[in-house]
Amino acid sequence: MTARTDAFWMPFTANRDFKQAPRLLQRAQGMHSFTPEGREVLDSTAGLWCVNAGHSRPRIVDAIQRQVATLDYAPPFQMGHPLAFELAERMVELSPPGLNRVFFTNSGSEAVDSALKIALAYHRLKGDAQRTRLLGRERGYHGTNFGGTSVGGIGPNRKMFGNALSGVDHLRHTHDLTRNAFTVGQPEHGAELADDLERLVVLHDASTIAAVIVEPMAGSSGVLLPPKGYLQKLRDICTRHGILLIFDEVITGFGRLGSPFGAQHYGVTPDMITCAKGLTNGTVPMGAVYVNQTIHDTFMQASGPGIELFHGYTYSGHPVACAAALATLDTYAEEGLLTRGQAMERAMAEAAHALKGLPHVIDIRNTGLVAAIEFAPRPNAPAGRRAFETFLGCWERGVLVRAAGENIAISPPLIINEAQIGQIFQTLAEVIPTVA
Ligand code: PXG
Repeated sequence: MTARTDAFWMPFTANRDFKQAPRLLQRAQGMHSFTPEGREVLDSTAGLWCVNAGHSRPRIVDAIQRQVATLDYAPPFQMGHPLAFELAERMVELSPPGLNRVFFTNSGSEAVDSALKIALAYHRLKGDAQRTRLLGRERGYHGTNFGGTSVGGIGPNRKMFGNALSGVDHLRHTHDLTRNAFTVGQPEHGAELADDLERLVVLHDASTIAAVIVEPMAGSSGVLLPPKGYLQKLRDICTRHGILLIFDEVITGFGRLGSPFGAQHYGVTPDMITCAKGLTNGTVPMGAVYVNQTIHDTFMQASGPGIELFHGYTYSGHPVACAAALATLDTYAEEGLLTRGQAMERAMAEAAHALKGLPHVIDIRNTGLVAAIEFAPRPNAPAGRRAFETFLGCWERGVLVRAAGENIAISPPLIINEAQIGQIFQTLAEVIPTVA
């Protein structure tokens, strides 16, 4: 480590510990990252769930380099450039029917806050100005801006930040190890948890509720799969009460589950989808909100003359991000990556569930190219220590895994092969017994 580490205040990081023993990556290629000393590390996390086509893909790199030399920037307010229009059209080819309008942001957090604002403005334009309540779910993660923090359901992400948005409530989460531990694929039990939305409707009255936002599969809080029938039930209740349903697909979008989006995977169509991460293969920051045509057309028809939505970002539809996204979508299409999770699911499932029986492992879950191993919390220790020490042990043995609370989450680039899957879980099998 040559540079001093003092000035950079690192995000979601134990800065004081990290700076005692920094873990650095200097370059990356395909399935691997490399430390400054040249040590090879297998990336079982696709960066942070974003590098779905693997690292430093030449086609994407070329597109970015060419674009920045051609049109480095163009203002997106009252001006346009061709790539943003082209990208939105291409994105619509991948989304469920009806979700055919795209609003660009620079991150998942901004996509979430944009979707929540669109929901509020939509109801207001329809004459439903009292529909201002936003509902999330316990253990949900929707980024770290004020809207996403408010509808999010992970305690430590919320508790330091005051009331954030008022008028927010949360559904119960769906994680139930008493009934669903060690399920291969989607859990059988828990569809009735969607009825919790009916409880909130009784409590607040539907006429005050603008939208419900959920991750089809909760990622950050530890890979929580929706019980069979749960999302359909949520959809039905939302439809019955005129509540918009937003799927936050920042993680599940772009092939993670074995379908382009979780919406198609689970056969449930929301009113909006937020996405980011895999949209540009993690190369250039970009997020987006897919909006159904009814919502979009309400803005076009019911707003006054001029600007229909007073919202946007300096970098909405940035040309370099658009070029990166277009090349990413080409790569996904050419290599069949958005559905490869189906073909690879069995290999992941078998390798993951083979860890059953290791010390302190209380659950293993999987779907598509995702798996999680959950540990019993270590008594009298800070939360998540076993997962964190497993992460450190794997890092020392050349595999990057992700600790999420009491869980290890595995979410590799979608180009992974069976031998690499074997390496990840073999490494975990060696490390987990060393963690007290
Ligand atoms: N929604 C969801 C569902 C996410 O997973 C965001 C919104 C926010 O995206 P941005 O681009 O603003 O970070 C996310 C981000 C992890 C991990 O290890 C997950 C995320 C970010 C960092 C780490 O699980 N998800």
